[in-house]
Amino acid sequence: MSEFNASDLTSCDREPIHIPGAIQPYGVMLISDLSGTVVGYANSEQNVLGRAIADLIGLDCTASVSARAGLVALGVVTFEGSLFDAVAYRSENHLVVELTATVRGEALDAAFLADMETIGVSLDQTGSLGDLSQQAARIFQELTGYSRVMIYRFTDDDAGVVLGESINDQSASFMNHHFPASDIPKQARALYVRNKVRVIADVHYTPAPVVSASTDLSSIDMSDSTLRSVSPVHIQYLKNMGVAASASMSIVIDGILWGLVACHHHEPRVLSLTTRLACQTVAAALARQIKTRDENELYRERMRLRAHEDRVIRHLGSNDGLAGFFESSGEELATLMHADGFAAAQGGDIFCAGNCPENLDLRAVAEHVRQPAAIKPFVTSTLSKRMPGAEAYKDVASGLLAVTMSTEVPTILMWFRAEQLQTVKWAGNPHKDVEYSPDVTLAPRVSFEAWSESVSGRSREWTHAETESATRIVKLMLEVRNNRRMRELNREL
Ligand code: BLA
Repeated sequence: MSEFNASDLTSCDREPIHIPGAIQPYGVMLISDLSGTVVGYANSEQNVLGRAIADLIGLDCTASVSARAGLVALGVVTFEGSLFDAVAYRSENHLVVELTATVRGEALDAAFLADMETIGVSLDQTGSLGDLSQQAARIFQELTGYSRVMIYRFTDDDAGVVLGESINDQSASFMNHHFPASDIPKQARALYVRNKVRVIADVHYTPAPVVSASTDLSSIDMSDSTLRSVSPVHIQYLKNMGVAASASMSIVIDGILWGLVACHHHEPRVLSLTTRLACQTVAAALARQIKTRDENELYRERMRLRAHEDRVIRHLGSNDGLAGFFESSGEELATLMHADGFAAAQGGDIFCAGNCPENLDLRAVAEHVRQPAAIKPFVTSTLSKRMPGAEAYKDVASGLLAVTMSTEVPTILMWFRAEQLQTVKWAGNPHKDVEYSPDVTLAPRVSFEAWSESVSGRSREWTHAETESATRIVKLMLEVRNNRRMRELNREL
């Protein structure tokens, strides 16, 4: 096992990663008071305490930085005889200037802006979310030059899955792999909403501590920092993966962290300020594209469900009775809802299409939901947690969407979804081919196992559109039935 023990793992969410008291040494940090006098620094060869920041970098930024929230780009400055890109931000009662190496020939010029335009258009032209993710992975690979670039989406419970990937070396693929929420702890996710680009330039770095006459500065808030020293737990994780450098960009939609662009490289690699800003801009464009796609998808999903419902219900009109209807349309009712199985129970009769629990268990489920599902759809993605005994068939029925049609003898319609873990296993255990050291606790293989634990007995969630659809199907069925009753009544008269 590594130098971390089990108690470190459970305290992941509590590690105060925003106050490491040190930076990564691919840049210099200067900390001044609000008047511009340096009171602390990190990774500077000269002792610069007491100097005026304006003298050190040839630029007085106190006014502009104090007045603004977040990062201010100061442009190119000279510090101790070398050229640097400078950014600055305010951290409580201090101003912080961060200097990183300028890359010659790189600038936010016209050609660059034109590139940005082309990138935007190429994202726009992709079809599905999958295509968009693939294309985005390729673009970020071009921008960063990192060897494995992934589009990572947070799923239910903050676990996540790789939706798109671009690799240009021998790195193993993580495409479609799932990872547990604990791989990116809560406070890190919160920080990444605020600070959208981070670079871990070399996992073997030695942290450069903040030097100051006052001990207060060892806990200066580095939430907005680029150079912030990284959590040792995460560094160990990257080493276990065989990664030498990591960069990630936040994909934020309406203030919520939707996912990350995760980039790995096989050797140390820094990103210039220009590249970091370009990445931030493209990540924002990607977020907008995802949002539009999500909205369109919801609309399309509603349309699809309605059209499909109408087709299915037409069978009911031409059929004699419910039994015949379920016989002819059961499969379609399952497909309609992206379910693995559909079942109906009416009195002693049971019908099933696709993958459902055994008849005896089906009866138990129907009985369990009969009353609540008469009031509103009974929806769960963790049936075994809601119903005693359901643990036994969680592989086929972790997800249940049920509605009761309240007639003299109630009819209970049930849609089932398999445990998500089974679904992933059917698609092939995604971590089968990834190399790992057997005695390592923080590695993708172990992560997959942790994710498996967390999704045990859990199916994919039912969408709002699907729940609505179940309600509508019952309503349509009742309408057809009432119309038929009326016709029969008229004939009798
Ligand atoms: C941070 N974990 C991260 C980050 C990523 C991941 C992308 C952001 C930092 C970076 O850019 O490297 C995880 N990286 C992944 C995942 C994939 C990937 C899932 O490429 C999949 C493709 N990590 C653990 C455990 C803990 C943990 C058990 O596995 C807790 C003890 C901690 N991860 C952890 C911490 C950070 C982190 C503390 C924040 C690092 C920082 O910003 O200082």
